[in-house]
Amino acid sequence: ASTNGYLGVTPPISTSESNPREKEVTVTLLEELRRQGIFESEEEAKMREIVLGRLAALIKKFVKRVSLARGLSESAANSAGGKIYTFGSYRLGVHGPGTDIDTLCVVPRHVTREDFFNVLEGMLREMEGVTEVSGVPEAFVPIIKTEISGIPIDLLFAQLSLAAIPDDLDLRDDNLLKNLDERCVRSLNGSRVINEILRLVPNVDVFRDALRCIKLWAQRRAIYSNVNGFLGGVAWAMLVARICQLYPNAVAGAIVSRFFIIMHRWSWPQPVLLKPIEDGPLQVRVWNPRLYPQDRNHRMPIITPAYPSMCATHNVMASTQQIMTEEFKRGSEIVDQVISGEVQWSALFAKHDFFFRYRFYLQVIASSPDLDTQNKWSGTVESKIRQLVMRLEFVDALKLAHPFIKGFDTVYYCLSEDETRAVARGEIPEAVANRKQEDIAGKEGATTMYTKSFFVGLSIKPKEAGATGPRKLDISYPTNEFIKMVRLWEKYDESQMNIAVRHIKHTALPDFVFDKGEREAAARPKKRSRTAK
Ligand code: 3AT
Ligand code: MN
Ligand code: MN
Repeated sequence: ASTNGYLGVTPPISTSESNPREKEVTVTLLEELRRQGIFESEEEAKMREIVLGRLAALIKKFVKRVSLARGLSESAANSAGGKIYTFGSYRLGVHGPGTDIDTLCVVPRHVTREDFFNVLEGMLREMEGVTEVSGVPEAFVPIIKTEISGIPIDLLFAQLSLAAIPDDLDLRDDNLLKNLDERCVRSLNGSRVINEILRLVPNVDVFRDALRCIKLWAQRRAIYSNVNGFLGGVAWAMLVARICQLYPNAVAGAIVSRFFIIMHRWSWPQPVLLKPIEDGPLQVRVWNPRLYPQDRNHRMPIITPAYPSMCATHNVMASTQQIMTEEFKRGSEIVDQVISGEVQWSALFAKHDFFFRYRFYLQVIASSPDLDTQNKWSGTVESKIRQLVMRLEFVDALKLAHPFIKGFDTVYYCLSEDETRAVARGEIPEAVANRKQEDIAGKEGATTMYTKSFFVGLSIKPKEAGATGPRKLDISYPTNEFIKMVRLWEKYDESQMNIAVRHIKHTALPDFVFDKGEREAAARPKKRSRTAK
């Protein structure tokens, strides 16, 4: 605990224990979470530990190998150490089955990032049970993605200015960041933030259960995504942590209930902080809206607790803020009803109705005939969807532009350039829609087209009273500007990368956005009671 006897930037709202009803609904909440299948099996949990143990040993071996190659003595090479730290959902203890383990590999100063990609990557490839290794050294945060015994691992790298990495090294000391490469500071950040969050919550078990609930809710309601202007895993964790600080003795069900009430009424842009923002030894910016105009633009600032503190939610826009606010309201109403016994927890986790909610949608289609190209291209397009939404926010006739949180991959098999071009435009010819891979095998002019579609729901303002004729919605300007901007990407290749934006009615939404039977069920007229004759 802190010196004033509480955790956080203000005293708690209440330190009392939860009432019996709140304890009851906590039991049913955990039952519901289990039913929803968000916990991994015991075998998987054991496998994760085995994999982490093997990875830790591999890192030590890697450090030793490089140390010897640099001319260190056998004993110096042995004591050079090397350590892994986990972060992300696994470290928080809120991961689901099949999710990755985010891992940071910390090495002494004589081991370089080049060694990480040249030596360790090779060692991983030779390791038993490794089915996938792909390094992305040029990324903003350089990373090796791998899979060991079926467990996906994201491996980051940090080289410290220490001669050796002892087994008990704590990453909390800000001075460790001095004289480090920026990429190492960024890589260390994820782990340091998670450690602080866990240190700043009064009861970690309560925090975990409540966060599991909020994560599942946010995923089901399609508001879990940092890239698209909603909140990502770290931001949701910080919000729940703040509520835990305000009610240090409450059970998880009570935390969830307070979460919705408080977040629904929060006076943004007042920031959510887990502790006072601190200064530190680096020449880097720490979040400060008084000093930096950009920081004043953050609509729902949620600030990371480890130095250098940053805003985890700088992507939030007017539209996504509005959508999240409505969801907070919905959540608070449902939780009230759960506590009063009118509804079950499952109501909170009901699937979003994004594809039933609007009359018009924009479909943004990124496509390429080459799979590798498509993976990079569609990722780039996805990261720019926010730019489209922000441009749409300026369109007078639009009440709301609502980006969906994930894209849909589809593969089409084409036999002519006309077909390829039609697919790139999102106008799928009947023949192409029904064609399978084997139908184009060995055929001349055959092309496989990889496409990914992103959707933005459009809510149009009602016609003003007295206005004549249909309301005009001209979105060609923002969409054309968006297309131009996406094509300015430095790796853009006109011959390999296509982008198209379609303005469609809800009836023209492709089937692939719906679950099986979902569309039909919604189209069926509501059953009327037959008993009243
Ligand atoms: P999952 O349970 O894995 O879905 P998570 O919270 O662990 O949820 P991620 O594995 O995507 O989420 O991310 C964990 C942390 O890794 C969050 C952030 O600090 C860092 N991170 C995520 N994506 C990137 C990225 N593209 N580049 C750099 N760091 C990233
Ligand atoms: Mn993860
Ligand atoms: Mn990850």
